Amino acid sequence: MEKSKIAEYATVLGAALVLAYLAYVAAVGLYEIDNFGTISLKQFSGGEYETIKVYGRQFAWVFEYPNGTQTINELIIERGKLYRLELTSIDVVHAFYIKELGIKYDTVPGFTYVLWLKVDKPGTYNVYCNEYCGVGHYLMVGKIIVK
Ligand SMILES: [Cu+2]
Repeated sequence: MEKSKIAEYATVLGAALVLAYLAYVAAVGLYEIDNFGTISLKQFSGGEYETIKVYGRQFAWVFEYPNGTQTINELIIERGKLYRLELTSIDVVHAFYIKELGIKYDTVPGFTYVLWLKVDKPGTYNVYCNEYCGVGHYLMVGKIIVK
């Protein structure tokens, strides 16, 4: 085989190896960042949890506990416990945004998105609306109190 052919094959093979490596790194990274809030899918299989419904509306967050009790702009949860938040909107698109926990989910009328939430550090976490939803958008700040 002539020398230039060998160089050509080596280049193609080298590029293929680099691309395969990048694909592997991307696949591993994508597997790690699943859409499960602060915990990963692996940690959570089979665990007990409580379901909280979350409604975005102009201009407040409404939280509904399993017993049907609703609160406005305030959710109290226990630390270290697993919650399944079912997010939706009753009017326009909002976005459920908790900066400290790195969570940002849209709430869309007619759709329910599931957010798994487990917070280990007690405290008060602000819930902002991160999607302009009307004149009262700036008022749309709730809090999650972790006890
Ligand atoms: Cu909003």
